[in-house]
Amino acid sequence: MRIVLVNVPHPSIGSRIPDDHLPPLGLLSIGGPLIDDGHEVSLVDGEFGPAPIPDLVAEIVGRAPDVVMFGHSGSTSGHPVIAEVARLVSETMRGVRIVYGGVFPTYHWREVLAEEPWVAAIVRGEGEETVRRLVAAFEAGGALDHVAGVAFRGADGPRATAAAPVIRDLDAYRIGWELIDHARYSYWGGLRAVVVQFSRGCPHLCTYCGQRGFWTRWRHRDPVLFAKELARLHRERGVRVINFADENPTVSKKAWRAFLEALIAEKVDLILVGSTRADDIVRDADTLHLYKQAGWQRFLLGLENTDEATLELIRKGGRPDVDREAIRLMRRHGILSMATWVIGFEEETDRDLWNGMRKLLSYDPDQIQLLYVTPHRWTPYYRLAAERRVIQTDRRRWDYKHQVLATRHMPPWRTLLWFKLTEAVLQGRPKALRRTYLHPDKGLRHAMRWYAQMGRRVWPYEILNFFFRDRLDASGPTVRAFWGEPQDAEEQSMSADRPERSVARPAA
Ligand code: B12
Ligand code: SF4
Repeated sequence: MRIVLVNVPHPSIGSRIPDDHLPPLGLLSIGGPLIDDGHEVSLVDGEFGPAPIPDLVAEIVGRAPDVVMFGHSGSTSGHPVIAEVARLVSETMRGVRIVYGGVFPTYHWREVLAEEPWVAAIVRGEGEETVRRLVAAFEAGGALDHVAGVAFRGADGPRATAAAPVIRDLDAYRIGWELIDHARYSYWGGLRAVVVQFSRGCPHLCTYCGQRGFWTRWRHRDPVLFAKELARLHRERGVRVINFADENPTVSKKAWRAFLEALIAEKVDLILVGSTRADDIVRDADTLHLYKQAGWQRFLLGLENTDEATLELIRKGGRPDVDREAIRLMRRHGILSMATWVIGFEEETDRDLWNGMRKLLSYDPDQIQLLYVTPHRWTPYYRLAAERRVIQTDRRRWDYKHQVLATRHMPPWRTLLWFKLTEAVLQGRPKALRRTYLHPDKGLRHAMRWYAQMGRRVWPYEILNFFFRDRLDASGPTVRAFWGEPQDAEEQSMSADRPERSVARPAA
């Protein structure tokens, strides 16, 4: 079959501010197995430009596909754009099959299928095997009832089949790198880059996390084969930066060490960046030199908050002393730390935000990334937020960079003020400026300057947007009325082949 994979342009700041674009790994991951099954597959990447919607639609239609597949790493906030493009494609090409996958449709399949008649099928959970079976069913002209892990419109309305099993051997499916021209994709300030996954999932239990349940259980690729793939991308495709999409790549000290050693043995000049947990860094104090030797330049640490009660509420399992120690250890080994910090909890007061900023300062991270609380329906945290008032009803703005929920003690402009003040103080303090402009390590100096340069563009953009563009609705609906009933019972998107983790078949 002729299949076109589509990455739609996302309006979020994360897409628009950097001049760099990363390859859409989710789409490439399903592209590889489809090519291996003999299908004619191509990718249309609307992030470049960004492509105006009519041009994007013309490009897709011009390729005369049998199936058009959508998915986006902005997921929830990318959904309205996908819905628009998919509708226009289906209006122009009657009979084309539209398939949709990724985190958001995995859980919102009922609403998508009910409200968007052009969507033929939704792939729920990880896509590699399910999409192959789905396309085979299309080819056979048969029903989809027997394809595990999909949702479609049955005679009685939207229905889902049994959850697909998790993929045990992640090396069994290859990424369709041939779908992209590597020269067009960059990160870290213009360096040729890819996104990859060593592992999927996370064994921790943070209540607000939408990713842990999506992958259902933690698994990793073969450390040596994975290192070889990165080395090949460097030697044959000139890739310099490897951005890890993993939620938590360091869960197994043994597997992680095996990967680092295998990559060091490849002797390739790569820059590695990604996220992990502070406790893993502290655990690996004796092997951090291997991280550095392998090329690790920055870890994003999800600190989320310094307030013990809030950490308890979100079941982060983090401890301020461990977070602080992780940052210290990373600095000692020449690895940058980026701390994420979440604002917008319901009971937050000026005093909390003042104390939080002071504590954050005492942690002394190299970089920070502030985010707003954004509840996803399939997380346990959603229940706690279900009766809060939604002040941002434009779903494209549910991207963590816009305040979407009212807080009890503060108007949104004051929350924004704290948000921006914290960024300015943390990034603009003399120590941070000295590291940014005078860091003795040339590579880290480049990285810090690149981030600071983006920050200088994002900072006023977000303030101007708040006052002149974004519309906030003081009398918006509750979260429950806006998105629907909690869905945490369906949080695990696949069946894990383990009795204690098996997922109930979702109601049709
Ligand atoms: C790398 C990344 C980015 C990169 C994107 C690079 C790129 N071009 O893709 C950057 C840094 C630019 C980015 C930006 C943003 N991101 Co981001 N990002 C990630 C991250 C870390 C990895 C994504 C990834 O590649 N995963 C690995 C692939 C293999 O998984 P996948 O995409 O889910 O695909 C699998 C399945 O979902 C399915 N599938 C996916 N699509 C499709 C389509 C079809 C047709 C089928 C059949 C199957 C299928 O099959 C795939 C293989 O199993 C995730 C968190 C995570 N660990 O996943 C957040 C994440 C996806 N990002 C998120 C967000 C919010 C954003 C931003 C909106 C943030 C912002 N305000 O700027 C922007 C959006 C802009 C954009 N262009 O994406 C959220 C989405 C939350 C949600 N549930 O709605 C996530 C989940 C982070 C989080 N913890 O919440 N992001
Ligand atoms: S540590 Fe990160 S990936 Fe793991 S559950 Fe918590 S937020 Fe999710």
